[in-house]
Parts: sequence; C-alpha cells; structure tokens
Amino acid sequence: MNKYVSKVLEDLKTKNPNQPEFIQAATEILESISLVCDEHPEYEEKGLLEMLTEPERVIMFRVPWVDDNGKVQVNKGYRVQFNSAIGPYKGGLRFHPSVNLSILKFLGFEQIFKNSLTTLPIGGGKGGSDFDPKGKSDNEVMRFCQAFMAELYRHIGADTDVPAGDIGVGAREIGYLFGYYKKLANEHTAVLTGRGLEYGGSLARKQATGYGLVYLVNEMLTCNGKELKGKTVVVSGSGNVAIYACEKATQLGAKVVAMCDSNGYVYDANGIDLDLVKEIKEVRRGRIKEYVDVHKDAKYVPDCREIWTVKCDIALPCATQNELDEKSAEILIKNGVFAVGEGANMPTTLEATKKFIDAGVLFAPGKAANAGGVATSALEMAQSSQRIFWSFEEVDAKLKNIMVGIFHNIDNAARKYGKENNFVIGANIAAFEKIAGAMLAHGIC
Ligand code: NDP
Ligand code: 2IT
Repeated sequence: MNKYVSKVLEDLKTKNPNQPEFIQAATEILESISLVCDEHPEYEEKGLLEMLTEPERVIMFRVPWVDDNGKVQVNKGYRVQFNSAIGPYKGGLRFHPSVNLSILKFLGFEQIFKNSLTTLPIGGGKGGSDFDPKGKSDNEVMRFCQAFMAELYRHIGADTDVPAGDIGVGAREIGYLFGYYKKLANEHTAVLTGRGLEYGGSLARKQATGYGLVYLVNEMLTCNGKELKGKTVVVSGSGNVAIYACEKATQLGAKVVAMCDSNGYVYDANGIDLDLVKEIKEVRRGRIKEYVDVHKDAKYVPDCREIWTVKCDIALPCATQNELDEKSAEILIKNGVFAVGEGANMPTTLEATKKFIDAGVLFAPGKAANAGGVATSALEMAQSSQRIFWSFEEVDAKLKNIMVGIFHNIDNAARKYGKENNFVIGANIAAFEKIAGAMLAHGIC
C-alpha cells in the first residue's frame, strides 16, 4: 500500500479507536485509492487525506421530548457535516437505537463518495438519533421530530445542509421534521428531500433507491453477458429500499423469493407478493412474519441472518450495515450466486466482499448501487429551485440514465487501474478523483 495512505489509515485507527464502522469504511476506501495516491505525491504535502477523513463539523445535541405517559425522554441527536467540497452537505437522517457517532461517521464518509458518483452538486453528511420510532404513537414521533428539529434547524438550509430519510425516517418523519423547520425558520425551502408530493417532493423519490439499484445491477449484468430476466433474487430488509428493489426486479422479469425484517425472513417459492408486503410494512407498520398469515404455503424463519441460506442467482442486501458476513458469502457462493448489489450502506463485511470478488461474483458496492436515492434527492432540489415538477417518467428516465452512467464510470475507473470487474476499487477511485479535484481547488480550508 502507498506509504502516505497507510500512515493516514494508521493515524485514523489510533485517533478513533471506538469507531469500528468508521474504520471499516475508511479502510476500504483508503486501500482502494492507494494506486491513485502513487501518482500524486502532492496529496501528502497538501494534507488531502487527513482533511478528507476528518469531518468538517460534527454537531451533537440532546433531544428531550415528552412521551404519551407524560414522562420526559432524552435521546441523543447528531449531524455529521463531513465534506462540502462538491456541494452542500447532503445525506439522510437515521432513527434507530443502534445509532452512534461511529455509525454516522461511516455513513457520512461513504456519502461523500456516493454523492460524488451521482455527478450532481452535493457534498456528504449524515445525521440521526438513537430514538426508536418502532412502537411509538404518531404523536410521540411528532413530538420527537419537533424536539430534534428545534436544535437541527439552526445548522441546516437549502444551500448549506439538506437532510433526507434513512432507516426509521420515512414520509411521516420527514413531514413532521419539515413542518417544524418551516415554523422555526419561517421559510418554505428545499431544506429536506423526500418531502411529500403536496409540499415540494419529487415523483419517484420514494422508489428511487430500490429502482436505481436494479437499474445499475441490470446494466452490470448486461455488460457481462447476463440478464435479470428469469433469475431468482433474495432481497434482505422490507423497508423503503427493499420494497422498491423487489418491485423493479419483478417488473424486469426476475423472481424475488425472500425478504426479511430484523426478526426473521419469509420465503415464498411462488415469488414474493409485494402488495401484501407493502400493506404490512407501509400501511400497518407490521412485521414480515404476518406474511405467512395470508400465504400459508410460504415459510417464516425467525432469524434474519439465515436469509442468505436461501439459494439464489442474485443477492440484494437492503437492510443494514454488516448484515452479510463471510460465512453467509460462502453459502451464497456455494449456492451459485453470480451477482450481489448493495442496496443498503456497507451491508457486506470487508471479508465477505473479498470472498465475492475473489470468486468472480459481480459485486456492485453500495456507494454506486444505492446512489439513486440521493441522486433523486438532488433532482428534487433542482425542481424546487425552478419551482416546477417533472413527471414520474421524466424523473425515472433521469434516474436510469444516472445509474447506467455510474456503472460505466466505475467500470472504466477499475479498468484504468488494471482492476477490471473490481467495482469496489472502481467506485472509490472514480468518486475520489472528483472530490480531490474540488478540495485542492479550494486550498487549505
Ligand atoms: P427502512 O427503515 O425503510 O427499512 C429498514 C429495513 O432494514 C427494515 O426491514 C428493518 O427491519 C431492517 N433493519 C434495520 N436495521 C436492522 C438491523 N440492525 N438488523 C436487521 N435488519 C434491520 O430503511 P431504508 O429501506 O430506507 O434503508 C435500508 C438501508 O438502505 C440502510 O442501510 C440505508 O442506509 C440504505 N439506504 C437508504 C436510502 C434511502 O433512500 N432510504 C438510500 C441509500 C441507502 P425492522 O423493521 O425489523 O427494523
Ligand atoms: O444513504 C443514503 O444515500 C440516503 N439515506 C439518502 C440520502 C438523501 O439525501 O437522499
């Protein structure tokens, strides 16, 4: 490995000892760009990698709110404003009990590279809270969102930092967050994306991450003499990304046979009944095991990690980080998987990723494969700036174009450095070259 890269990585590990997810994301990216750094000794003199791996700003705050029993609850709130070289900070908010600084720094760091790949003018950020929306009443969720925004509003803005959804933050939460921002700031601007269609949102944003994932995977398959049609697919998760990945894969002729939530997975040999999944998850906010109440011939297994034992041609992990480990990768490979597309952020461990690449599995990394969500967020911002709305077909066509473009960009970058079909290295290099160019142009700041 390049000496400068290895020194920055060692320092990063020493300085952030309790941040395993951040170290994991940084290790993958820094190792990938080693070849580029060999060609650019000036990066060291300019301190480029030290600047890149340190967030521009981290905001941490308390979020006190009152539950339905009149008891005061206090959660942690965060916004990591990681890098604004290419555009305003942009990235989702995650509400999940596991949220901590390490997870938000890994997500924010990944987001810089993902947003660079979209070709659109957005920098990288991420935020959230250890608040768990599960099991809370709508009023509790509203009071929490208001308390969260009561602090966050002073740090964000349509040209400064534009949050959106992520795990645990969907249409309901964005609505409450937006309503309170509007009240506090006294302005109706594109300060959040994923907004409802009635108040500035974009058609196709809801579908964008899942559809975009399948558009990119489809292009990767086509360019490698394969096709999606007729293939068996496993999609983990049953949230926003998973549902629309399942929808697009099915529309393109694949059969999705399994989906999950954090409690367990369902297997339906006839192909997942997505209308039922939408009804359970989007309407009732229920659990995936309710699927087998309707489809008696489907099977429910109360262990989500076991989903990777289901035989498939294509695996689309769309739930959360590190959900697919080395052992699962070995089982998938043994069962004949030939493509993996990461709908979630860093769902595959470093060891599992290596297994897939060494086995010749076509592996589309999340920062490229799931970039359709944030790309469409940027299209939402563009529509807001113009005070107009594009049709579903227009947004969807732009999304598809962006995803196909991303695949060719990362494919070309991999080839340029002699790493044909290593799309992990290709994505990291293609993203980095643009970020480095912008940062160097701005000088030391
Ligand atoms: P949702 O909250 O809509 O759904 C999350 C899904 O993942 C649920 O099925 C949830 O199950 C499951 N899940 C969450 N945490 C865990 C866990 N610790 N173990 C097992 N399963 C878990 O989130 P999204 O669909 O929006 O996000 C899914 C992934 O996609 C995340 O990694 C996110 O960062 C990434 N992503 C999202 C984008 C977006 O536009 N929304 C864009 C790009 C990436 P349960 O209900 O049981 O918690
Ligand atoms: O991880 C992601 O890219 C997201 N959660 C979407 C971010 C966004 O700003 O749309």
